[in-house]
Amino acid sequence: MHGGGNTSPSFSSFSSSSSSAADRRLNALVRHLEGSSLNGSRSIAASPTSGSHGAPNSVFDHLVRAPEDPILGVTVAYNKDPSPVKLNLGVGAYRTEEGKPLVLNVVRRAEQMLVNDSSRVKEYLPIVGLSDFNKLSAKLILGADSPAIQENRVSTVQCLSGTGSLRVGAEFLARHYHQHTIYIPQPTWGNHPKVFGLAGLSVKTYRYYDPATRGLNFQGLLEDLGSAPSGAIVLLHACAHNPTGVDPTIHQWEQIRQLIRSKALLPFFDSAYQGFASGNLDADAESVRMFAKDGGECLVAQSYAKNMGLYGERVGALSIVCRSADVASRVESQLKLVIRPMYSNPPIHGASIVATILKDRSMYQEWTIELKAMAERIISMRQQLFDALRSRGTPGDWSHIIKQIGMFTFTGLNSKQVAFMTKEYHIYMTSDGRISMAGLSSRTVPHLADAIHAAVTRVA
Ligand code: PLA
Repeated sequence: MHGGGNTSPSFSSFSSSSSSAADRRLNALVRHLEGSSLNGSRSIAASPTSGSHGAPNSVFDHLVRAPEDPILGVTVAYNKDPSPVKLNLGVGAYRTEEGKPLVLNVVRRAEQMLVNDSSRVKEYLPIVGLSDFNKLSAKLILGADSPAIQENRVSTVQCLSGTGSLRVGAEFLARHYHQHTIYIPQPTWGNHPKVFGLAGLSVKTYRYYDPATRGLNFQGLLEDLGSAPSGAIVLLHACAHNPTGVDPTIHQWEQIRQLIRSKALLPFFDSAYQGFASGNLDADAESVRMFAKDGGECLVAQSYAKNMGLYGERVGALSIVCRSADVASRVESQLKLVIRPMYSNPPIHGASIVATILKDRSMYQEWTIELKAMAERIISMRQQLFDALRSRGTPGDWSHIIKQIGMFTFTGLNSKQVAFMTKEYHIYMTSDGRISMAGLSSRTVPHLADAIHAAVTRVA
């Protein structure tokens, strides 16, 4: 492993040349902004020529407008729609039966405790984050009895929710792991290829979903991972696969584990929905625990966005399970070198909420009850939507709605049908036909069923 820290000669030359280029760009921008604000008009002294639109030349004139994000852009479009019946089933964000965002009671209680505790300060956290939070997060995903934890073989760092944990893990692998190819399922969460690609990994896909059966293409998965180069990284959704809602069975996980270990592939779990799939935190962590228990190495990115409803607090953790305590501590030292220049150290508030809940037996208990209620409400939405389509006689087999797991249903609707539902029914969802079941309520199910029925019968 090479040390990323001892690079002062090249680093200083890099920083001086790049800072002068950056300075030039910054100065040009500042001149431009100052000129506009001084003159309050388009003609400014610092930038005598005009760009193609008659506006003063900008150093960013060459930029083309980027498209909105395929998931978060759905919310942008939704927000612009004045219709009173509009429904946002795009982003995976939990809503109550009344269609409102939910802050868990146990989270409110933890926040109150934190506010009332005047001994709490706002000092910087260490680079790796809040120590209690890290220990409790590893325990939550790997299990209290995990041998890897007991043997100090797990290195955990607090990161910016699931996305930040994936990114730190990816940057670490790009710097320190010999294989730069990562296999991601086809399809997968739309941000995965970007996170891994921008970190410097080379992204390939393995077959995962079979549109014909609306289930797992298990044979395809085994073939593709079986022909991956030795050592390749494999991204696995720990549970509640996004967007398909299709997970391997425990028996299939075991076969995947054997294949991955026999080829010395490196598993990287994305655990964004622990507790949301089944309502049970342990059951949803089973896939990860199978791998951690066999003594081999793996990475796990955890998010508390969904299971604690801490979306905007950006709380998550990256754990790297290593072969020995010595390796784990060296891994941690290198993770710090990844994090420090990226965002220095993570925010304190969300991690304090999580640590407060996880370390108190009664609060933990309260959390599991609230989590189960969210998971059960989502499951009941599946049944209600399925029943509503059946009672309308909507053509097609919709049993996948009740078979799929987690926050989303991968409906099988095509992008034209989705566009039709948005235009005619003001229902917003991603163009791949994914709907967030967590955004539905008994009140809105009939509207969605009407829209699906119309789309299926009127749009090919
Ligand atoms: N991994 C998977 C599989 C996800 O679905 C998401 C979120 C994340 C990681 C990242 O979550 P976090 O950074 O907020 O912890 N996916 C959402 C939101 C819910 C999004 O796209 O950002 C989705 O609608 O798909």
